[in-house]
Amino acid sequence: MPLPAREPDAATLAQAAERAAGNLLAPSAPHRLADVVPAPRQVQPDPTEDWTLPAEAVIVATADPAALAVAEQLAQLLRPATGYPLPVTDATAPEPAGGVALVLDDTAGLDAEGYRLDITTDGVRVTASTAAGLFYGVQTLRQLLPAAIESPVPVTARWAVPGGTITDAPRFPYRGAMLDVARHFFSVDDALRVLDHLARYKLNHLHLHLTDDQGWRIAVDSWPKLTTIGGTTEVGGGPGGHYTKADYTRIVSYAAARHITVVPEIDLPGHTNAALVAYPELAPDKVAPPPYTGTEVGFSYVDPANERTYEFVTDVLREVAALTPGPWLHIGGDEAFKVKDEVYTGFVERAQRIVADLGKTVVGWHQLAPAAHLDGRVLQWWGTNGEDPATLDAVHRGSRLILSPGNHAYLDMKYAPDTPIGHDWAGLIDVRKAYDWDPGTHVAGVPAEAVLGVEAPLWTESVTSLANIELLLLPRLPAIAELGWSPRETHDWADFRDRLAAQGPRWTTAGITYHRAPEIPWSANPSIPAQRNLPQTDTATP
Ligand code: TNX
Repeated sequence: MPLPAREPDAATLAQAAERAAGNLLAPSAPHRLADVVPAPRQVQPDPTEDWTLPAEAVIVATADPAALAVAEQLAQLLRPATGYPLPVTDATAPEPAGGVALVLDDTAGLDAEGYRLDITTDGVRVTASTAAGLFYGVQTLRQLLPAAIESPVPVTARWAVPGGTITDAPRFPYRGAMLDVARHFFSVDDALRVLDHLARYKLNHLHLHLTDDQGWRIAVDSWPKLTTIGGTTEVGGGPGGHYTKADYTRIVSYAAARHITVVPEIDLPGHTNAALVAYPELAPDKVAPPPYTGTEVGFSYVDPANERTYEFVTDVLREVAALTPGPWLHIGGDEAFKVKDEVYTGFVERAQRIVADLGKTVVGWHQLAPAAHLDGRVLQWWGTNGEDPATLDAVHRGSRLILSPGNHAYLDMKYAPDTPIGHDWAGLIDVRKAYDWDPGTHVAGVPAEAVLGVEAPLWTESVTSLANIELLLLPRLPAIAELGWSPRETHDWADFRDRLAAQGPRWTTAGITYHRAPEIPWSANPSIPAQRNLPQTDTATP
Protein backbone atom coordinates (compact mmCIF):
# COMPACT_ATOMS: atom_id res chain seq x y z
CA MET A 1 0.00 0.00 0.00
CA PRO A 2 1.49 3.36 -1.01
CA LEU A 3 2.23 5.68 1.87
CA PRO A 4 0.45 9.04 1.87
CA ALA A 5 2.59 11.73 0.41
CA ARG A 6 2.80 13.56 3.74
CA GLU A 7 2.16 12.33 7.31
CA PRO A 8 -0.62 14.39 8.99
CA ASP A 9 0.83 16.42 11.83
CA ALA A 10 0.11 15.57 15.47
CA ALA A 11 -2.51 18.30 15.95
CA THR A 12 -4.52 17.14 12.93
CA LEU A 13 -4.39 13.56 14.21
CA ALA A 14 -5.49 14.70 17.64
CA GLN A 15 -8.42 16.66 16.22
CA ALA A 16 -9.53 13.70 14.14
CA ALA A 17 -9.32 11.45 17.18
CA GLU A 18 -11.34 13.92 19.19
CA ARG A 19 -13.99 14.07 16.48
CA ALA A 20 -14.17 10.29 16.34
CA ALA A 21 -14.39 10.06 20.12
CA GLY A 22 -17.06 12.74 20.11
CA ASN A 23 -19.16 10.76 17.67
CA LEU A 24 -18.73 7.69 19.77
CA LEU A 25 -19.57 9.25 23.08
CA ALA A 26 -22.24 11.77 22.33
CA PRO A 27 -25.36 10.68 20.51
CA SER A 28 -26.20 13.27 17.85
CA ALA A 29 -29.53 14.11 19.52
CA PRO A 30 -29.52 14.77 23.27
CA HIS A 31 -31.93 12.72 25.34
CA ARG A 32 -35.37 13.97 26.28
CA LEU A 33 -35.94 16.81 28.71
CA ALA A 34 -38.20 14.53 30.77
CA ASP A 35 -35.46 11.93 31.33
CA VAL A 36 -34.89 12.90 34.94
CA VAL A 37 -35.21 10.97 38.23
CA PRO A 38 -37.19 11.95 40.25
CA ALA A 39 -39.73 12.96 37.61
CA PRO A 40 -40.15 16.74 37.55
CA ARG A 41 -43.50 18.39 38.15
CA GLN A 42 -43.74 20.08 34.72
CA VAL A 43 -41.69 19.61 31.58
CA GLN A 44 -42.05 21.69 28.41
CA PRO A 45 -39.52 20.53 25.82
CA ASP A 46 -38.45 22.83 23.01
CA PRO A 47 -36.20 21.00 20.56
CA THR A 48 -35.38 24.27 18.79
CA GLU A 49 -33.60 25.43 21.95
CA ASP A 50 -31.08 22.62 22.57
CA TRP A 51 -27.92 23.98 24.19
CA THR A 52 -24.33 22.84 24.24
CA LEU A 53 -21.95 23.75 27.05
CA PRO A 54 -19.14 25.72 25.44
CA ALA A 55 -15.52 25.43 26.61
CA GLU A 56 -15.46 29.10 27.56
CA ALA A 57 -18.72 29.00 29.56
CA VAL A 58 -18.97 31.05 32.72
CA ILE A 59 -21.21 30.17 35.67
CA VAL A 60 -22.75 33.32 37.05
CA ALA A 61 -24.81 33.45 40.23
CA THR A 62 -26.70 35.99 42.30
CA ALA A 63 -24.25 37.77 44.59
CA ASP A 64 -25.20 35.73 47.65
CA PRO A 65 -22.85 33.32 49.42
CA ALA A 66 -25.32 30.41 49.35
CA ALA A 67 -26.05 30.87 45.62
CA LEU A 68 -22.35 31.20 44.84
CA ALA A 69 -21.69 28.00 46.79
CA VAL A 70 -24.14 26.16 44.51
CA ALA A 71 -22.45 27.72 41.48
CA GLU A 72 -19.09 26.44 42.69
CA GLN A 73 -20.62 22.97 43.25
CA LEU A 74 -21.91 23.02 39.68
CA ALA A 75 -18.47 23.98 38.40
CA GLN A 76 -16.94 21.15 40.44
CA LEU A 77 -19.43 18.70 38.93
CA LEU A 78 -18.65 19.79 35.39
CA ARG A 79 -14.90 20.44 35.45
CA PRO A 80 -13.52 16.89 35.80
CA ALA A 81 -15.24 15.40 32.73
CA THR A 82 -15.20 18.48 30.50
CA GLY A 83 -11.77 19.76 31.45
CA TYR A 84 -13.24 23.25 30.99
CA PRO A 85 -12.20 26.00 33.39
CA LEU A 86 -15.80 27.15 34.13
CA PRO A 87 -15.06 30.19 36.24
CA VAL A 88 -17.71 31.28 38.76
CA THR A 89 -18.70 34.95 39.00
CA ASP A 90 -21.46 36.92 40.66
CA ALA A 91 -23.91 39.53 39.41
CA THR A 92 -26.94 41.42 40.69
CA ALA A 93 -28.98 40.23 37.70
CA PRO A 94 -27.23 37.10 36.39
CA GLU A 95 -27.67 36.29 32.68
CA PRO A 96 -26.62 32.97 31.09
CA ALA A 97 -24.66 34.59 28.21
CA GLY A 98 -24.04 31.19 26.62
CA GLY A 99 -23.22 29.57 29.98
CA VAL A 100 -25.20 29.00 33.15
CA ALA A 101 -26.93 31.55 35.40
CA LEU A 102 -28.12 30.66 38.90
CA VAL A 103 -30.68 33.21 39.99
CA LEU A 104 -32.01 33.59 43.52
CA ASP A 105 -35.39 35.23 43.22
CA ASP A 106 -37.99 34.99 45.94
CA THR A 107 -40.54 36.83 43.83
CA ALA A 108 -40.67 34.13 41.14
CA GLY A 109 -43.49 32.26 42.90
CA LEU A 110 -41.47 29.10 43.47
CA ASP A 111 -41.85 26.79 46.50
CA ALA A 112 -39.03 26.76 49.05
CA GLU A 113 -37.30 23.75 47.51
CA GLY A 114 -38.58 24.35 43.98
CA TYR A 115 -36.76 25.65 40.93
CA ARG A 116 -37.27 26.56 37.31
CA LEU A 117 -34.79 25.44 34.69
CA ASP A 118 -34.84 27.34 31.39
CA ILE A 119 -32.67 25.86 28.67
CA THR A 120 -32.25 27.84 25.46
CA THR A 121 -29.57 28.05 22.81
CA ASP A 122 -28.35 31.12 24.71
CA GLY A 123 -27.62 29.17 27.86
CA VAL A 124 -29.19 27.77 30.99
CA ARG A 125 -30.95 29.66 33.73
CA VAL A 126 -31.85 28.12 37.06
CA THR A 127 -34.23 30.23 39.14
CA ALA A 128 -35.16 29.45 42.75
CA SER A 129 -36.21 31.23 45.90
CA THR A 130 -33.63 29.37 48.02
CA ALA A 131 -30.15 27.91 47.56
CA ALA A 132 -31.74 24.46 48.06
CA GLY A 133 -33.91 25.09 45.01
CA LEU A 134 -30.87 26.13 42.98
CA PHE A 135 -29.08 22.98 44.16
CA TYR A 136 -31.96 20.77 42.97
CA GLY A 137 -32.04 22.60 39.64
CA VAL A 138 -28.34 21.84 39.29
CA GLN A 139 -28.97 18.12 39.98
CA THR A 140 -31.56 18.12 37.19
CA LEU A 141 -29.17 19.87 34.80
CA ARG A 142 -26.53 17.28 35.66
CA GLN A 143 -28.86 14.46 34.58
CA LEU A 144 -29.68 16.24 31.32
CA LEU A 145 -26.03 16.26 30.26
CA PRO A 146 -24.61 13.13 28.61
CA ALA A 147 -23.68 10.32 31.04
CA ALA A 148 -20.02 11.03 30.28
CA ILE A 149 -20.35 14.10 32.53
CA GLU A 150 -19.87 11.68 35.44
CA SER A 151 -16.35 10.85 34.34
CA PRO A 152 -13.69 11.74 36.93
CA VAL A 153 -11.21 12.45 34.11
CA PRO A 154 -11.56 14.59 30.97
CA VAL A 155 -13.39 12.89 28.12
CA THR A 156 -14.43 14.13 24.75
CA ALA A 157 -18.13 14.60 24.25
CA ARG A 158 -20.56 17.14 22.94
CA TRP A 159 -22.01 18.48 26.17
CA ALA A 160 -25.52 18.88 24.81
CA VAL A 161 -28.68 19.48 26.83
CA PRO A 162 -32.25 19.31 25.49
CA GLY A 163 -33.99 22.70 25.26
CA GLY A 164 -37.14 23.73 27.11
CA THR A 165 -38.38 24.54 30.58
CA ILE A 166 -38.76 22.44 33.74
CA THR A 167 -40.77 23.76 36.68
CA ASP A 168 -40.33 21.59 39.70
CA ALA A 169 -40.93 21.26 43.45
CA PRO A 170 -41.19 18.32 45.86
CA ARG A 171 -44.40 16.58 46.93
CA PHE A 172 -43.16 15.97 50.51
CA PRO A 173 -40.80 18.02 52.69
CA TYR A 174 -39.05 14.96 54.22
CA ARG A 175 -37.19 12.71 51.79
CA GLY A 176 -34.58 10.52 53.34
CA ALA A 177 -32.47 7.44 53.68
CA MET A 178 -31.10 5.75 56.77
CA LEU A 179 -27.70 4.19 57.24
CA ASP A 180 -27.23 1.77 60.14
CA VAL A 181 -23.63 2.35 61.23
CA ALA A 182 -24.16 0.30 64.40
CA ARG A 183 -24.46 -3.27 63.08
CA HIS A 184 -21.40 -2.61 60.93
CA PHE A 185 -19.43 0.56 61.29
CA PHE A 186 -18.84 2.67 58.19
CA SER A 187 -16.15 5.32 57.85
CA VAL A 188 -16.78 9.04 57.44
CA ASP A 189 -15.80 8.69 53.78
CA ASP A 190 -18.42 6.00 53.24
CA ALA A 191 -21.04 8.23 54.86
CA LEU A 192 -20.03 11.14 52.62
CA ARG A 193 -20.34 8.94 49.56
CA VAL A 194 -23.86 7.92 50.64
CA LEU A 195 -24.66 11.64 50.99
CA ASP A 196 -23.55 12.13 47.38
CA HIS A 197 -26.04 9.48 46.28
CA LEU A 198 -28.81 11.18 48.27
CA ALA A 199 -28.01 14.56 46.74
CA ARG A 200 -28.30 13.23 43.17
CA TYR A 201 -31.91 12.26 43.78
CA LYS A 202 -32.94 15.34 45.75
CA LEU A 203 -33.20 13.53 49.08
CA ASN A 204 -32.83 15.95 51.97
CA HIS A 205 -32.41 13.84 55.13
CA LEU A 206 -29.83 11.29 56.22
CA HIS A 207 -30.92 9.35 59.30
CA LEU A 208 -27.91 7.81 61.05
CA HIS A 209 -28.74 4.82 63.24
CA LEU A 210 -25.85 5.48 65.63
CA THR A 211 -26.40 2.98 68.41
CA ASP A 212 -27.53 -0.60 68.74
CA ASP A 213 -26.74 -3.84 70.53
CA GLN A 214 -23.65 -4.46 68.44
CA GLY A 215 -21.99 -1.06 68.79
CA TRP A 216 -22.18 2.55 69.98
CA ARG A 217 -20.86 4.86 67.26
CA ILE A 218 -20.96 8.45 68.52
CA ALA A 219 -18.59 9.93 71.10
CA VAL A 220 -20.27 11.24 74.27
CA ASP A 221 -17.83 13.11 76.52
CA SER A 222 -19.82 12.60 79.70
CA TRP A 223 -20.06 8.83 79.13
CA PRO A 224 -16.75 8.07 77.40
CA LYS A 225 -16.91 4.27 77.71
CA LEU A 226 -19.89 4.22 75.33
CA THR A 227 -17.37 4.40 72.51
CA THR A 228 -14.10 3.22 74.10
CA ILE A 229 -15.83 0.00 75.16
CA GLY A 230 -19.24 0.03 73.46
CA GLY A 231 -17.82 1.06 70.09
CA THR A 232 -15.33 -1.76 69.68
CA THR A 233 -17.68 -4.48 68.45
CA GLU A 234 -19.89 -5.14 65.43
CA VAL A 235 -21.84 -7.97 63.82
CA GLY A 236 -19.56 -10.87 63.01
CA GLY A 237 -16.87 -9.87 65.51
CA GLY A 238 -15.10 -7.16 63.49
CA PRO A 239 -13.38 -4.21 65.18
CA GLY A 240 -16.30 -1.78 64.99
CA GLY A 241 -15.39 1.87 65.38
CA HIS A 242 -17.05 5.16 66.18
CA TYR A 243 -17.33 8.76 65.05
CA THR A 244 -15.50 11.34 67.11
CA LYS A 245 -17.38 14.59 67.51
CA ALA A 246 -15.20 16.04 64.76
CA ASP A 247 -16.07 13.09 62.46
CA TYR A 248 -19.77 13.54 63.07
CA THR A 249 -19.47 17.28 62.49
CA ARG A 250 -17.75 16.59 59.17
CA ILE A 251 -20.66 14.42 58.08
CA VAL A 252 -23.16 17.06 59.23
CA SER A 253 -21.42 19.86 57.34
CA TYR A 254 -20.90 17.83 54.18
CA ALA A 255 -24.61 17.05 54.33
CA ALA A 256 -25.56 20.69 54.94
CA ALA A 257 -23.56 21.77 51.90
CA ARG A 258 -25.83 19.43 49.92
CA HIS A 259 -28.98 20.71 51.62
CA ILE A 260 -29.28 17.48 53.59
CA THR A 261 -30.23 17.41 57.28
CA VAL A 262 -28.71 14.71 59.47
CA VAL A 263 -31.17 12.94 61.80
CA PRO A 264 -29.22 11.22 64.58
CA GLU A 265 -30.83 8.20 66.22
CA ILE A 266 -30.04 7.03 69.72
CA ASP A 267 -32.10 3.86 69.96
CA LEU A 268 -33.85 3.58 73.37
CA PRO A 269 -34.77 1.84 75.62
CA GLY A 270 -34.04 -1.38 73.69
CA HIS A 271 -31.19 -2.10 71.28
CA THR A 272 -28.79 -0.96 74.02
CA ASN A 273 -26.53 -3.95 74.68
CA ALA A 274 -23.39 -2.02 73.69
CA ALA A 275 -24.26 0.74 76.19
CA LEU A 276 -24.86 -1.86 78.92
CA VAL A 277 -21.49 -3.51 78.27
CA ALA A 278 -19.89 -0.07 78.81
CA TYR A 279 -22.10 0.97 81.76
CA PRO A 280 -23.59 -2.05 83.58
CA GLU A 281 -25.15 0.34 86.13
CA LEU A 282 -27.85 1.00 83.47
CA ALA A 283 -28.79 -2.66 83.17
CA PRO A 284 -31.85 -3.91 85.08
CA ASP A 285 -29.65 -6.36 87.03
CA LYS A 286 -26.60 -4.02 86.99
CA VAL A 287 -24.51 -6.84 85.53
CA ALA A 288 -22.54 -6.25 82.34
CA PRO A 289 -23.86 -8.46 79.54
CA PRO A 290 -21.34 -10.03 77.16
CA PRO A 291 -20.67 -7.96 74.04
CA TYR A 292 -23.08 -8.91 71.27
CA THR A 293 -22.03 -9.59 67.68
CA GLY A 294 -25.02 -11.58 66.47
CA THR A 295 -28.16 -10.37 64.67
CA GLU A 296 -31.03 -11.11 67.04
CA VAL A 297 -33.11 -8.19 68.34
CA GLY A 298 -35.25 -7.32 71.34
CA PHE A 299 -33.25 -8.73 74.27
CA SER A 300 -31.58 -5.64 75.78
CA TYR A 301 -32.87 -2.50 77.50
CA VAL A 302 -31.72 0.27 79.81
CA ASP A 303 -33.54 0.14 83.13
CA PRO A 304 -36.60 2.46 82.99
CA ALA A 305 -36.94 2.18 86.81
CA ASN A 306 -33.51 3.64 87.49
CA GLU A 307 -33.15 7.45 87.68
CA ARG A 308 -29.55 7.10 86.50
CA THR A 309 -30.99 5.96 83.15
CA TYR A 310 -32.61 9.37 82.66
CA GLU A 311 -29.35 11.13 83.50
CA PHE A 312 -27.74 8.98 80.82
CA VAL A 313 -30.49 9.73 78.29
CA THR A 314 -30.32 13.48 79.06
CA ASP A 315 -26.52 13.65 78.80
CA VAL A 316 -26.37 11.68 75.57
CA LEU A 317 -29.20 13.55 73.86
CA ARG A 318 -27.82 16.91 75.04
CA GLU A 319 -24.40 16.21 73.55
CA VAL A 320 -25.82 14.84 70.31
CA ALA A 321 -28.25 17.76 70.02
CA ALA A 322 -25.38 20.21 70.48
CA LEU A 323 -23.61 18.70 67.46
CA THR A 324 -26.73 18.60 65.30
CA PRO A 325 -28.00 21.76 63.60
CA GLY A 326 -31.14 20.06 62.24
CA PRO A 327 -34.41 20.07 64.19
CA TRP A 328 -34.74 16.31 64.73
CA LEU A 329 -33.64 13.86 67.41
CA HIS A 330 -34.63 10.23 66.79
CA ILE A 331 -35.04 8.15 69.96
CA GLY A 332 -35.68 4.77 68.31
CA GLY A 333 -38.20 2.96 70.49
CA ASP A 334 -38.46 -0.22 68.41
CA GLU A 335 -38.47 -3.79 69.62
CA ALA A 336 -38.15 -3.19 73.37
CA PHE A 337 -39.80 -6.58 73.79
CA LYS A 338 -38.74 -7.10 77.39
CA VAL A 339 -40.20 -3.84 78.71
CA LYS A 340 -43.86 -3.98 79.82
CA ASP A 341 -46.23 -1.70 77.89
CA GLU A 342 -46.99 0.84 80.67
CA VAL A 343 -43.34 1.02 81.69
CA TYR A 344 -42.32 1.50 78.05
CA THR A 345 -44.85 4.29 77.57
CA GLY A 346 -43.65 6.03 80.73
CA PHE A 347 -40.06 5.81 79.55
CA VAL A 348 -40.89 7.15 76.09
CA GLU A 349 -42.86 10.08 77.52
CA ARG A 350 -39.86 11.11 79.63
CA ALA A 351 -37.48 10.70 76.70
CA GLN A 352 -39.79 12.73 74.45
CA ARG A 353 -39.86 15.49 77.07
CA ILE A 354 -36.04 15.49 77.28
CA VAL A 355 -35.87 15.98 73.51
CA ALA A 356 -38.40 18.83 73.64
CA ASP A 357 -36.50 20.51 76.50
CA LEU A 358 -33.41 20.47 74.28
CA GLY A 359 -35.37 22.45 71.70
CA LYS A 360 -35.54 19.54 69.25
CA THR A 361 -38.43 17.70 67.62
CA VAL A 362 -38.78 14.06 68.54
CA VAL A 363 -38.81 11.30 65.94
CA GLY A 364 -39.21 7.62 66.80
CA TRP A 365 -40.24 4.33 65.24
CA HIS A 366 -44.03 3.93 65.20
CA GLN A 367 -43.92 1.83 68.40
CA LEU A 368 -43.83 5.22 70.15
CA ALA A 369 -47.46 5.76 69.11
CA PRO A 370 -49.21 4.93 72.41
CA ALA A 371 -47.15 7.51 74.34
CA ALA A 372 -48.64 10.97 74.88
CA HIS A 373 -48.47 13.30 71.91
CA LEU A 374 -46.01 16.13 72.03
CA ASP A 375 -45.88 19.09 69.69
CA GLY A 376 -44.42 18.22 66.31
CA ARG A 377 -43.82 14.55 67.11
CA VAL A 378 -43.01 12.38 64.12
CA LEU A 379 -43.42 8.61 63.94
CA GLN A 380 -41.50 6.51 61.46
CA TRP A 381 -43.74 3.80 60.04
CA TRP A 382 -41.96 0.52 59.31
CA GLY A 383 -45.00 -1.76 59.31
CA THR A 384 -45.63 -4.21 56.52
CA ASN A 385 -49.41 -4.41 56.36
CA GLY A 386 -50.35 -0.75 56.02
CA GLU A 387 -52.52 -0.74 59.09
CA ASP A 388 -52.13 -0.06 62.82
CA PRO A 389 -54.82 1.34 65.16
CA ALA A 390 -52.27 2.76 67.62
CA THR A 391 -50.45 4.68 64.89
CA LEU A 392 -53.72 5.94 63.44
CA ASP A 393 -54.75 7.11 66.89
CA ALA A 394 -51.43 8.94 67.31
CA VAL A 395 -52.01 10.63 63.95
CA HIS A 396 -55.44 11.74 65.17
CA ARG A 397 -53.68 13.23 68.21
CA GLY A 398 -51.38 15.21 65.90
CA SER A 399 -48.38 12.99 65.07
CA ARG A 400 -47.03 13.08 61.54
CA LEU A 401 -45.55 10.07 59.77
CA ILE A 402 -42.38 9.30 57.90
CA LEU A 403 -43.13 6.29 55.75
CA SER A 404 -40.64 3.45 55.61
CA PRO A 405 -42.87 0.44 55.02
CA GLY A 406 -40.70 -2.62 55.59
CA ASN A 407 -42.04 -4.42 52.53
CA HIS A 408 -41.39 -1.52 50.12
CA ALA A 409 -38.75 0.83 51.51
CA TYR A 410 -36.40 -1.43 53.52
CA LEU A 411 -33.33 -1.48 51.34
CA ASP A 412 -31.78 -4.27 53.40
CA MET A 413 -34.36 -6.65 51.90
CA LYS A 414 -33.07 -8.80 49.06
CA TYR A 415 -34.15 -7.98 45.51
CA ALA A 416 -34.59 -11.66 44.69
CA PRO A 417 -33.79 -14.99 46.33
CA ASP A 418 -30.29 -14.96 44.84
CA THR A 419 -29.29 -11.49 46.09
CA PRO A 420 -25.97 -12.26 47.82
CA ILE A 421 -26.65 -10.10 50.91
CA GLY A 422 -29.69 -8.78 52.70
CA HIS A 423 -32.77 -10.02 54.56
CA ASP A 424 -36.16 -11.30 53.50
CA TRP A 425 -38.29 -11.08 56.66
CA ALA A 426 -40.39 -8.31 55.05
CA GLY A 427 -40.38 -10.06 51.67
CA LEU A 428 -38.31 -9.56 48.57
CA ILE A 429 -38.20 -6.00 47.24
CA ASP A 430 -37.49 -5.72 43.56
CA VAL A 431 -37.40 -2.28 41.96
CA ARG A 432 -41.05 -2.34 41.08
CA LYS A 433 -42.02 -3.22 44.66
CA ALA A 434 -39.90 -0.30 45.89
CA TYR A 435 -41.62 2.01 43.41
CA ASP A 436 -45.25 0.85 43.32
CA TRP A 437 -46.87 2.29 46.43
CA ASP A 438 -48.22 5.68 47.38
CA PRO A 439 -47.01 7.36 50.57
CA GLY A 440 -50.13 9.54 50.49
CA THR A 441 -52.52 6.60 50.92
CA HIS A 442 -50.31 3.81 52.24
CA VAL A 443 -51.35 3.62 55.90
CA ALA A 444 -55.05 2.97 56.27
CA GLY A 445 -56.86 6.08 57.49
CA VAL A 446 -53.80 8.35 57.42
CA PRO A 447 -54.38 11.33 55.13
CA ALA A 448 -51.58 12.62 52.89
CA GLU A 449 -51.44 15.83 54.97
CA ALA A 450 -50.24 13.80 57.97
CA VAL A 451 -47.39 12.34 55.91
CA LEU A 452 -44.17 14.29 56.32
CA GLY A 453 -42.44 12.15 53.74
CA VAL A 454 -40.57 8.94 53.01
CA GLU A 455 -37.35 7.29 54.08
CA ALA A 456 -35.46 4.26 52.81
CA PRO A 457 -33.66 2.54 55.72
CA LEU A 458 -30.56 0.45 55.17
CA TRP A 459 -29.91 -1.93 58.07
CA THR A 460 -26.46 -3.40 57.87
CA GLU A 461 -26.37 -6.77 59.61
CA SER A 462 -25.21 -8.31 56.31
CA VAL A 463 -23.65 -5.21 54.79
CA THR A 464 -19.90 -4.95 55.27
CA SER A 465 -18.55 -2.63 52.58
CA LEU A 466 -19.32 0.45 50.54
CA ALA A 467 -19.87 -1.80 47.51
CA ASN A 468 -22.48 -3.73 49.55
CA ILE A 469 -24.18 -0.46 50.50
CA GLU A 470 -24.33 0.67 46.88
CA LEU A 471 -25.59 -2.70 45.66
CA LEU A 472 -28.62 -2.46 47.95
CA LEU A 473 -29.17 1.30 47.51
CA LEU A 474 -28.99 1.40 43.74
CA PRO A 475 -31.26 1.26 41.86
CA ARG A 476 -33.94 1.27 44.62
CA LEU A 477 -33.02 4.53 46.32
CA PRO A 478 -34.08 6.57 43.26
CA ALA A 479 -37.47 4.78 43.37
CA ILE A 480 -38.08 5.92 46.94
CA ALA A 481 -36.72 9.38 46.10
CA GLU A 482 -39.26 9.68 43.30
CA LEU A 483 -42.10 8.77 45.67
CA GLY A 484 -40.96 11.54 47.97
CA TRP A 485 -40.40 14.18 45.29
CA SER A 486 -42.66 13.67 42.29
CA PRO A 487 -46.35 14.50 42.01
CA ARG A 488 -48.50 11.40 42.01
CA GLU A 489 -49.72 12.17 38.48
CA THR A 490 -46.26 11.36 37.14
CA HIS A 491 -46.29 7.89 38.70
CA ASP A 492 -45.82 5.40 35.87
CA TRP A 493 -43.77 2.24 36.16
CA ALA A 494 -42.99 1.87 32.45
CA ASP A 495 -41.81 5.45 32.22
CA PHE A 496 -39.84 5.23 35.49
CA ARG A 497 -38.13 2.04 34.31
CA ASP A 498 -36.81 3.81 31.22
CA ARG A 499 -35.68 6.90 33.11
CA LEU A 500 -33.99 4.70 35.70
CA ALA A 501 -32.20 2.72 33.01
CA ALA A 502 -30.55 5.96 31.89
CA GLN A 503 -28.95 6.28 35.34
CA GLY A 504 -26.96 3.06 34.84
CA PRO A 505 -24.30 4.52 32.53
CA ARG A 506 -23.94 7.48 34.91
CA TRP A 507 -23.18 5.17 37.84
CA THR A 508 -20.83 3.09 35.72
CA THR A 509 -18.99 6.19 34.56
CA ALA A 510 -18.72 7.49 38.13
CA GLY A 511 -17.46 4.12 39.40
CA ILE A 512 -20.55 3.44 41.52
CA THR A 513 -21.70 -0.14 42.14
CA TYR A 514 -25.32 -1.00 41.42
CA HIS A 515 -27.56 -4.01 40.99
CA ARG A 516 -28.46 -4.62 37.35
CA ALA A 517 -32.05 -5.48 38.24
CA PRO A 518 -33.49 -7.63 35.43
CA GLU A 519 -36.73 -5.64 35.18
CA ILE A 520 -34.86 -2.47 34.13
CA PRO A 521 -33.91 -2.04 30.43
CA TRP A 522 -30.27 -1.15 31.10
CA SER A 523 -28.25 -0.41 28.02
CA ALA A 524 -26.43 -3.55 26.91
CA ASN A 525 -22.95 -2.07 27.02
CA PRO A 526 -22.44 0.26 29.90
CA SER A 527 -19.39 1.92 28.45
CA ILE A 528 -16.87 3.89 30.40
CA PRO A 529 -16.00 6.84 28.17
CA ALA A 530 -12.52 6.89 26.72
CA GLN A 531 -10.16 9.08 28.64
CA ARG A 532 -9.03 12.12 26.75
CA ASN A 533 -5.26 12.10 26.87
CA LEU A 534 -4.97 14.23 23.76
CA PRO A 535 -3.89 17.86 23.68
CA GLN A 536 -6.76 19.70 25.32
CA THR A 537 -7.35 22.38 22.73
CA ASP A 538 -10.60 23.39 24.40
CA THR A 539 -9.04 24.29 27.74
CA ALA A 540 -6.56 26.77 26.29
CA THR A 541 -6.49 29.78 28.58
CA PRO A 542 -8.44 32.69 27.15
C1 TNX B 1 -36.03 -4.50 62.35
S1 TNX B 1 -36.99 -1.89 61.71
C2 TNX B 1 -35.36 -3.55 63.10
C3 TNX B 1 -33.90 -3.49 63.03
C4 TNX B 1 -33.33 -4.55 62.15
C5 TNX B 1 -34.17 -4.68 60.92
C6 TNX B 1 -33.62 -5.62 59.90
C7 TNX B 1 -36.67 -1.60 63.12
C8 TNX B 1 -37.17 -0.36 63.63
N1 TNX B 1 -35.97 -2.53 63.80
O1 TNX B 1 -33.37 -3.57 64.33
O2 TNX B 1 -32.04 -4.18 61.81
O3 TNX B 1 -35.45 -5.12 61.30
O4 TNX B 1 -34.35 -5.56 58.72
